[in-house]
Parts: sequence; C-alpha cells; structure tokens
Amino acid sequence: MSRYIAITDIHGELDKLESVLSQIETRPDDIFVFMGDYIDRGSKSKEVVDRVIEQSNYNKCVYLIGSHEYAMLHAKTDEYYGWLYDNYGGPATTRSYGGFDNIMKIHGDFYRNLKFYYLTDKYLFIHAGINPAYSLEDQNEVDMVYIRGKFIYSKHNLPQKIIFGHTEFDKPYISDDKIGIDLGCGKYKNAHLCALILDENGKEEFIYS
Ligand SMILES: [Mn+2]
Repeated sequence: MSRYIAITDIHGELDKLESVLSQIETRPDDIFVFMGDYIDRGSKSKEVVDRVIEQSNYNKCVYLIGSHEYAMLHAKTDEYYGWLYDNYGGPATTRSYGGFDNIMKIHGDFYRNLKFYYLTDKYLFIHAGINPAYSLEDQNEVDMVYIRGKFIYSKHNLPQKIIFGHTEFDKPYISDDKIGIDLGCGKYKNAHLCALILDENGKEEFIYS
C-alpha cells in the first residue's frame, strides 16, 4: 500500500507549502491528496497551483475542490458566490493572476477537473465533510465544500476515516472517525500549514510549516 499525504487550505501561502514539502522524504509511490482551498487570502495563489501541479511530475496527485475554488468558479454566474469571492480573499487571487479572467485562462484545466472527494479502502478525503444524514452518493456539492459542525460533531456511517479541512483548529482535530487538518493557514499570519502522512500501518504523522 502507498502512503497518502494530505494537504489542505494552503490559501496562497507558497512559502508554507514549500516548508511542509521540504520536510517530507517522499517515496515514488506516495500519493498526494490536495484537499482544496489552494487560493485566496495569501499573495501567491497562482504559484501555489503551479507548485501542486508540479508535484504530479514526481508522485500521483489527487486534486480536490475547496469552498474557495467553488466560489471562484461560480462568482460570475451567481451573486452570492460573487460576494463570497469578493469578501473572503478572492481579490488576492485576482491580483496573483493579473486579472480575474486570467485565472481560467491560465489554470482552467486544473480548476475544471477538481474532484469533490477521494475514497480509498481506509480513508475518505474531502474538503469540508459530508452531511451525516445522507449516503456518500447522495451528498450535495455545497455540503461537501462548506459543511462544518453538523459533520464534525456527529458520527458518520462510513467505514472509512474522513480526512477534512475547511474548518480551522488550533491543532489537528482528531476523533475516532475523522481528522481535521486546517490550522488557519492564510487566515492568520502565524498559523501553520499541516500535512498529514498516513502510512500502510495506519500510522498518522503530522508535519507543520
Ligand atoms: Mn479554507
């Protein structure tokens, strides 16, 4: 079995991403799971996306969608998401790309191909979580990128442990059936970016920027 390396909520903080990556001795069969919110807030959204794409030269990489990519992708067609983009760090992404229209011109293939979750035998990787009232197949898109307490503070019925981001904690949130690894990178100057390495024996190792 390969190791999984989960990273989420980078939010334009290229230096913190590089810091985390430099501390991981990667193996060729490691699988990187980037769990969304590459963009917004920090000043280097475009460079962060370039860097996570670059990692696919060395390892299998899975790219999930986060709430901020969801808002960006709907910003021009839906007033509510346009408001979210404008008020939750989107202008930093527009600056990073030298204009809003450049985002999809430069990285359109990347953003259009983002997945909502990645399911393995032991784990479900997803940006925000699932609505525990529904099966995985019946989840709606908005819940998968925006849900918080209703997911975090109740049990879910999947056999997999859920690895999630989106809701930030002071340190990784660890319970029997889920692990949250967003520590507020991009939102707070001193917040760490956290990578979670899951090995073949079920060991969980946390790496911090
Ligand atoms: Mn986020």
